[in-house]
Amino acid sequence: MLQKLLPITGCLIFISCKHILATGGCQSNTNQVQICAPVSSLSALPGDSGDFFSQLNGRAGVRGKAGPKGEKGIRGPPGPRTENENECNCNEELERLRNEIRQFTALVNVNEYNCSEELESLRNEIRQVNADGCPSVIFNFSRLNQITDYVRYRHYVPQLNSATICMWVHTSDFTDSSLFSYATRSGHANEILIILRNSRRISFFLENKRVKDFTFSSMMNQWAHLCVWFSTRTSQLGVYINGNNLGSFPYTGGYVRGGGSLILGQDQDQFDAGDLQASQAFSGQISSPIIWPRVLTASEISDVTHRCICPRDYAITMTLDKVELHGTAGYRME
Ligand SMILES: [Ca+2]
Repeated sequence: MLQKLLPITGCLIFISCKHILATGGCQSNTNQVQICAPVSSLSALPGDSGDFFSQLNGRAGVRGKAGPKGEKGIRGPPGPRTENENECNCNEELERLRNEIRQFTALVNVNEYNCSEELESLRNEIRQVNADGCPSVIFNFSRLNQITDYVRYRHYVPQLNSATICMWVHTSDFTDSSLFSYATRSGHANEILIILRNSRRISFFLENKRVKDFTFSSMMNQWAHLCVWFSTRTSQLGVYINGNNLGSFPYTGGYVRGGGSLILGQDQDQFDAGDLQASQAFSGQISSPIIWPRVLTASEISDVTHRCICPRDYAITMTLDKVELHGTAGYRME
């Protein structure tokens, strides 16, 4: 005989059983016959009582007994759903959940966007709170063509993966005048070198390489504010003159090594203020040299330049208590 089992995706499996157990289950030693067809068409198979298939197709619940006269009868519970109905309801439920997830995801994105703005706003506020008047002292280099006048930083210079170096400069001498020279023990005499070439051009050296020359309006006989920056993270460097951005440029070098010797007013050709040349001496004034271990924003550069507001997270300030004055190099406080 054929024993009917549950339909599987539009197919019905019939098992021919030799023995029917008291529980209605089948023993082993059975042969399976699989018939694939739309469920509705299977209900018309020969020999079927129709009762089983009517359940598959969904049968209305048994209507309850009629109530007292004048009252409506109570409808019985609904019959079992067909697989097609379940599939239909699942799809609706799935689509509803998908829509909920889409809305949630959109909400999360909006929140993330707002968080980014809020975070940046708070960072700016913190920078403002941390900002202060820029440490200030004016170093004076009065003599041309000499090898004895320079200002040396006495403390340890850390490794710099990114940096912004700012200072005020006033000069009338633009013949290879070295403003800022940082040499390392490893033989990199020009680990950082900022040198004026003439009244409209500076050269910027990093890791012993001349990485970029910048030209600008003449700074002859007037105070000019200079900021150079580099970043190994973005592989970019750039210069600001008087708060004006001269642009950013590709930079393929690595970080600046720590532990070197840093001087103002001369160009080291060896570590520890070695092998200075008279032709590269700076003559004029340098004020408020500061190094930050990061790239300052254009807004921060503007604050430093025009409002004398300096973020406090600098790595180096060359104030009087941190430097040695050599030769006739002098200073005055503003
Ligand atoms: Ca030199």
